[in-house]
Amino acid sequence: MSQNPVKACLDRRDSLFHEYTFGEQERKTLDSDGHFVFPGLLTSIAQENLTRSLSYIHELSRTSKEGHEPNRFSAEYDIYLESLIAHPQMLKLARQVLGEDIRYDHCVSLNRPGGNRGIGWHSHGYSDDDPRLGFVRIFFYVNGFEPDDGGLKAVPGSHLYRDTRIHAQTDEDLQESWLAGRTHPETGDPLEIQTLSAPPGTVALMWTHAAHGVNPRKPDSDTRWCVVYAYRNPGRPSGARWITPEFERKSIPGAEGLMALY
Ligand SMILES: O=C(O)CCC(=O)C(=O)O
Ligand SMILES: [Fe+2]
Repeated sequence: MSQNPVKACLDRRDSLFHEYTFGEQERKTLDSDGHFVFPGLLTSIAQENLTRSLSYIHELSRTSKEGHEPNRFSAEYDIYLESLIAHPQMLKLARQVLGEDIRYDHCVSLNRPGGNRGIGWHSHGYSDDDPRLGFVRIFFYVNGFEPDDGGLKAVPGSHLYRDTRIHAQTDEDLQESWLAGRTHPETGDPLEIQTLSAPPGTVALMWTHAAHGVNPRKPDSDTRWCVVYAYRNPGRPSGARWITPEFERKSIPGAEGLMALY
């Protein structure tokens, strides 16, 4: 096979994910649970690049820019994070989940230093009355996490309620309120909290309506480096669409047609 060695080298350098399977079975799990975890999916070069970019965003965030915060508009502040919006492997994964017609919605860094308090239980919304329009978060847990150390947790099946108003401070609060008496609409089993763990390089998919929260980061732990890219099927307004008009107009190779609201 005659392959251009320079191109082969660039392809290797730019590789984002290791090989993975997202077939019918994996799809079923995502649709039934509301989330799907790929342990260690990010390549080591992607982990290096992401750590550098997210450290930079973290430094920038010390001088907060009201209304255009580096953590909330992360791809607008860093060229590598920008380049991932339309990375071929990213778009392939987003389309495996959502189908062909997709839009980019946001890129938010979720760095959590030692002592970070995590975040209470919540859900997000999009097209709440029409499940044909999907909205997926693709989390990159660059250096991973332990369940009790900045760990993501979720409630399998909760997304099927498409309830945007789930709120609770603690696991016990959630169990005594929103979870009480609720069952999985497909299996009839009582809904339960699931704590996740993630080795370095883990990627997690999550449907936007899933109930989820994050445990505090231990005081002596290093910073949990994390960024989320969100994509959706167009057709409805989107509340979390954090894109400035300038960025929407910017020419990003491969991102043509991804930036518009509808
Ligand atoms: O920090 C995390 O792991 C998750 C944050 C979160 O709830 C979100 O981005 O929707
Ligand atoms: Fe969230």
